[in-house]
Amino acid sequence: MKSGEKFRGMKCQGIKCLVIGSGLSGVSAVACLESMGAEVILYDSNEKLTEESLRALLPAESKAACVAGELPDSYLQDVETVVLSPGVPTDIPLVNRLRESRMEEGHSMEIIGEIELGFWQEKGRIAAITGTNGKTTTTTLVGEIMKAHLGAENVFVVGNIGNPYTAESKKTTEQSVTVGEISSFQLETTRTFHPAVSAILNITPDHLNRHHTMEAYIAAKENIAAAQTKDDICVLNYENKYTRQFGERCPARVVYFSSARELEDGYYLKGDKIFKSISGSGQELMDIHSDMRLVGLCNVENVMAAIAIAQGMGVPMDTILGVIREFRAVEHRIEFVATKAGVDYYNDSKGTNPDAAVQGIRAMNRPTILIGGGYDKNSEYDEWIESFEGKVKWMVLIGQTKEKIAECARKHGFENIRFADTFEECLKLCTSLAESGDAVLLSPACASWGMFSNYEERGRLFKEYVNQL
Ligand code: UMA
Repeated sequence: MKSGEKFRGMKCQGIKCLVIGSGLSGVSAVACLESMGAEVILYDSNEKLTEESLRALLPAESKAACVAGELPDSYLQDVETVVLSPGVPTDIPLVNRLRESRMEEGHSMEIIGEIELGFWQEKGRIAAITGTNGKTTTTTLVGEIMKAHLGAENVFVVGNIGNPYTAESKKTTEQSVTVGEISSFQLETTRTFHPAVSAILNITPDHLNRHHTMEAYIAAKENIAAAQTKDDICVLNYENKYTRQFGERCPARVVYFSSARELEDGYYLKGDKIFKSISGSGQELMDIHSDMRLVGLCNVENVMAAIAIAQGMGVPMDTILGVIREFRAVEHRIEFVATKAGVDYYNDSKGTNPDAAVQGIRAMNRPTILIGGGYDKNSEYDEWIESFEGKVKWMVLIGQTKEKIAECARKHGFENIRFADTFEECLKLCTSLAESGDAVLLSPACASWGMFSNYEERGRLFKEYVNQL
């Protein structure tokens, strides 16, 4: 990290800042900016919110102005820094207006995201992980490895995982390590964010309603390494065409992992073993059955990435392998819930896009009743349906995308489709369709928005229902 970057937070002293979005990130960003001496406006475009409801989200000592609904122009005068929450698209009219006014007036307004703001207070080293799928598992695993190495008090696990960076960045020290799960939404608005080790686990189509094109989505992901140099490391998946291509122009030193071939340098899977190779000389590290509690090829890739990241952060191999041996699946990711009347229930609520949901199906080893559907992110469902391979007995569809998915399934010759209007109706239907020896899998291939506040709520309600059966 360049030394100047560490003290960028001082730039906020006495300046006027606008925070857009009053979710977890926005509320945390306000506290962070106020602690740096800034004068803050918290704005949320949701017309159902009020000045009072926003104020109630902030600590009593906060002096931030709160505005909900329309934002009068008078508030924009003299604003120097705008902090966007991850869920705020960077091309909405308000942000375009701010960007244009900045250009017209030659004014020094800076538009950043919450991750960039967190970085302004960072004092330690960062391991940052992105990718369409596997981010949460890999981030959690790297967090556990770093804690085993440095002690829990020296490790901060932040970002898309549900813990805003700005809630922790002030506590960082020269000895600490921040492990960040960083989404494409967050990477659209980083500027100087500089991890010592970054990783892009894979890139497959997702969030195209937000990024519009695959090129823009890929560019956002690649931004994770934009401030890195050859003194830093970027861990990439050799078996994903986008990440492999990025390796050729990545500003950091690249370390590849592969689940399909032996690499001259890097980490690879051969048979049931993971190897580390240096200049063509492979050293066996572990067995994917006896040394791992996680299941599925996607998790073998996550484990290889975690080993590469942790080694890049200087953790000894013995410590890394010891943590991997004990590590279990994270909540909502192909998570076994319970067996009821001979039926195994799995919660894969984190299967929020078709590619993630394919991994959910692959991990099933019995006839499966699948719950799909939710918020429409302009995804295509063909590969997901093709991955059923006779394993899915029934698909029960919910949410905005149910007709679109049904149409795609019928096109591929899959007709065993049922619809449900509510989640409760869907769960009861699954229980009635399942016979002893089957599995019920919640792996919807869609975001939860529209029916639930987030995928965690969807997964939690599923688990509550199953546990009450
Ligand atoms: N809002 C506006 N204007 C807009 C859009 C939204 O004012 O144009 C307001 C909304 O009215 C709402 C607030 O912004 O009040 C919500 O902000 P947000 O969506 O950024 O939500 P946060 O609570 O701050 O959560 C965000 C991440 N959310 C998203 O990226 C959508 C969380 O990731 C993350 O855990 C959290 O920051 C902490 O870093 C969630 C997610 O769904 C889990 N991520 C996507 C995914 O994993 O697929 C990327």
